Amino acid sequence: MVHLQPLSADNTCPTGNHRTDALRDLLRSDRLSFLMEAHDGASAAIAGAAGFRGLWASSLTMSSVLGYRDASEASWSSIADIVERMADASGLPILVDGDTGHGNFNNARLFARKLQRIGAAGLCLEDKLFPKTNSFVGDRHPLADEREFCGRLRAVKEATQDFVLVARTEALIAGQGMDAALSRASSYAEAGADAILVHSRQVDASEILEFAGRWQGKLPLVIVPTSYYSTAVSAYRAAGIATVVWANHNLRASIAAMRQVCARLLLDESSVAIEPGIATLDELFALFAYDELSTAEERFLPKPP
Ligand code: SPV
Ligand code: MG
Repeated sequence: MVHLQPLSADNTCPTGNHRTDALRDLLRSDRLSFLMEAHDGASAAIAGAAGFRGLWASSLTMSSVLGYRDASEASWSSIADIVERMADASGLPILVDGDTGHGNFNNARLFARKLQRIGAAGLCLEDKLFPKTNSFVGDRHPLADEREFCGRLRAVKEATQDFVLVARTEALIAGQGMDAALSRASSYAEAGADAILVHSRQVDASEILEFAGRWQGKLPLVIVPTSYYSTAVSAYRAAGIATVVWANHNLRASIAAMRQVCARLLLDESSVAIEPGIATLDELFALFAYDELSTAEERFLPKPP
């Protein structure tokens, strides 16, 4: 059962800076931290109520809920609108998966400024070309020129103040090998990144653990164990990895649940069988603190004569 308190005791939103500090702390902490995927206000609120302390605004899942493919089909402004709803509904620090930055250095810095204004805590940029392809789709993953991507990072750094910038290398996804991944990550660190996300689509974590061993903690490392999910997180703790991103699990869970409910309603022409397994309306009202609205109505609406 989900219970969500109003955003804060005085029903105000935590400030952008406060959230940036919180994300920075998660990345820099000696303890392994976790970012939970969210793709709208409701999934963000659910993740917060469950106890997650930070969110990953996934390009895959935000595109999906808009009905687009994760191939730069969704505009940067529609992504920003979703992030704003997530920030308002959860009050949590959000690391936004910004793909390529939606273009060159100029698009990236425009997007970053917008995200900062609407309450995101940080932006993750990947060293791919616009339009991008999801890392699990096909084998064509051309990488950006390293110097051009460093320019994108520097532009975002200069355009924002007190905003977390994570540089993501897709060198392993693109089959460029470990040396290229490490060398790119070093260049991105020099360009001003606050952390490095290294992505892999192997079914075990061997290349991620090799990367972590050779990286030697130069900057915090962020990983996305979507395909190598069977590795125990103790391996990441031992390797000194900073943050694990559960990148798409809320959406995948809701797709499975919605499919089941649709099929059953179609078949049974009754909701009797599914009622025990779905959230009650009271749970939904609790998630968005409807009780706070009733209290506010008492205080602010004129009493009937
Ligand atoms: C996302 O969640 O959109 C990511 C991770 O970028 S992945 O889908 O694995 O590329
Ligand atoms: Mg993505």
